[in-house]
Amino acid sequence: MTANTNAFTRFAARTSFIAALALTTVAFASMAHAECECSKDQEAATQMTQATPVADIVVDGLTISQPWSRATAKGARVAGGYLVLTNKSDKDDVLLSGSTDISEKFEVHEMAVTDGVMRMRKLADGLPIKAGETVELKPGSYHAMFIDMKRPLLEGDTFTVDMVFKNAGKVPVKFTVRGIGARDAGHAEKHTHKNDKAEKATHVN
Ligand SMILES: [Cu+2]
Repeated sequence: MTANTNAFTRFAARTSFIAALALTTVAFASMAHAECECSKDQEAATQMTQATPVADIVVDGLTISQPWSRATAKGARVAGGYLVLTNKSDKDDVLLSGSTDISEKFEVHEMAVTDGVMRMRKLADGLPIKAGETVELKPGSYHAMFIDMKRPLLEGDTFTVDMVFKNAGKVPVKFTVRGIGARDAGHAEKHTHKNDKAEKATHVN
């Protein structure tokens, strides 16, 4: 979509760009939330700040593509992170952990059926990406979980996550925030964290 040269220019200017965008969206978030809680206003206004897709990141044969997240409702405690990991190296890798300034905690989750109910579960040992394989983190499947959000995510916003891999090491990954109804896999996941009343009320199946 975006020309490579464009991507490189953006990459070089990334720090100041993110800082400026963050300031803009945070300022706007306070305004919009102070006036009303309807998401239409938020959607219309944030379309102006839509970010362009980010180029793939390649580290030690591990390719990180299409990192995205979804706009959150006011007061949401959690958000999901999605991306595609392709391991073209000859060594198995593992997504172990991560950290970001949008949330207190970062976890890697899977969806699994327990007692007939689909629930999310933390992968305590991380998410394996075996040599030669592609693992997709997407709604309804494996995903990154941002827990105890420090601020809402607005469509068009971007944020950086330092993702930690067993072989590839620590890799800064820029996520783009898509609309609140975005669902790449055709369905949104339902969050069932115990302390997450806001998410329960706003998420669709
Ligand atoms: Cu989760």
